[in-house]
Order: sequence, then structure tokens, then C-alpha cells
Amino acid sequence: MWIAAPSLNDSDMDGLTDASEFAHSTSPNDADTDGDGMSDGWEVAHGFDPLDPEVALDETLVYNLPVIVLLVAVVLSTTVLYTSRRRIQDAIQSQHSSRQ
Ligand SMILES: [Ca+2]
Ligand SMILES: [Ca+2]
Ligand SMILES: [Ca+2]
Repeated sequence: MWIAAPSLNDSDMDGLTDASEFAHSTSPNDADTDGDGMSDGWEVAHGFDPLDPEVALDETLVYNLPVIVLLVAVVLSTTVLYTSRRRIQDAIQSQHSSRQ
């Protein structure tokens, strides 16, 4: 798509316009200038240095946060379901044994 103002183009589709890439000294033709696996646009949006290839622990955590939250939610709901199922089974069993 042709855009009239070249500064509004995002040539490498990393979420940073060519003008912002210039402002951040990142490459407008490389979505991941420092090659750390996180796009320039994402690093700038989350306050990380798009020119520092060192991936800090907090950067990894923030990047994987949706996956981590999802995993925790799945583990928690599985645990809750399993324990409530056990409780119901125990209750049924004790009812049965009290009738006998
Ligand atoms: Ca860009
Ligand atoms: Ca870029
Ligand atoms: Ca990067």
C-alpha cells in the first residue's frame, strides 16, 4: 500500500514507523535490529532497548506473560476441578457407606 507521507511507512512491519526507527537509531528495514527475537516496535512499546541484543530476564517475562498467565490459569482450574471432583466422589462414597 502506498502512503503519501513516507515517515508514516512501516517498511519492516515491526510496529515502528520509519521516522520512529530513525529516532531510535533502529533499522527501518529490519524488524528486529538487535536480533534478540523481539521486534523493534515491541521493545520500544515495552520500554526496552531495541539496540541491546542482551535479553534481560524481565524482558523475557514480559514477552511471555500471556503464555505464563494462560499456563497458570490452566493449572489452577485443573487443580480446582480435580479437587472438587474428589470431594464429590468422597461425599458420594461416604453417603453410600452410611446407608449400608
Ligand atoms: Ca518499522
Ligand atoms: Ca525496525
Ligand atoms: Ca529486538
